[in-house]
Amino acid sequence: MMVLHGSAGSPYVARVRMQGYAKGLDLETRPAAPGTPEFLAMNPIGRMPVLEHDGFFLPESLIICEYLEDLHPTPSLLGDTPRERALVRLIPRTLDLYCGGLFPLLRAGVDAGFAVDAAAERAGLTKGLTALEQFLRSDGYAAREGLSLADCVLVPWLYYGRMLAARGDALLTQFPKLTRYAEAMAADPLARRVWGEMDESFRAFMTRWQAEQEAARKA
Ligand SMILES: N[C@@H](CCC(=O)N[C@@H](CS)C(=O)NCC(=O)O)C(=O)O
Repeated sequence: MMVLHGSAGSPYVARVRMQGYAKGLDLETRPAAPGTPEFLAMNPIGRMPVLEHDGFFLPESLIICEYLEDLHPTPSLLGDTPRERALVRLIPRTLDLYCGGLFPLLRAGVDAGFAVDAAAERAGLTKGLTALEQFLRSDGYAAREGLSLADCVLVPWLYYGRMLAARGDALLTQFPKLTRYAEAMAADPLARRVWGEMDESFRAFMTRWQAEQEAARKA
């Protein structure tokens, strides 16, 4: 049995779910509370997702994705040649290492108590997106002709990227290949499914968070 501990709204959880759908895996997602002793016993870093597979607990989304590829090599979401596989891995790594500034920028828009150096985050994100733009394909999927792990990572990231755009921020429109890709994915059934699930989970999270903020203000 395979269980993915985490929330569907997390882009790190959503990438594994998207991979699971693409490969037809039997993967149950179970809501998790990262700060609890039970969760920390699975992952001392306290971040979701954690994959549970027959008593084996594995954290870190990209390691989970690679593990699932090793367990279920077909259909391959990594590609056939060394170059293809390198490019497929390069896009997730670029997003995780250099495009994380998206999240503090979004949070700053809704959380007045959140201190962030917005200019520095924006500069870092712009640099990361400039690299991503160079690595992205000009047509079809992100890194190869067919769907790959690069799409499973980029699509959930774009759920939040599109949120930034919806708030009137034009940053992403400076990148034509990324813009083209986002438009193409908006018509892709798998991407739409993942975005729909993320949306439901994110809205529920925001409702809870706003209620907690309100309660804290009244206390
Ligand atoms: N490098 C980790 C990052 C995971 C991560 O940052 N997860 C966030 C959710 S989006 C988390 O668990 N944060 C702690 C929390 O929600 O309490 C991975 O790829 O799995």
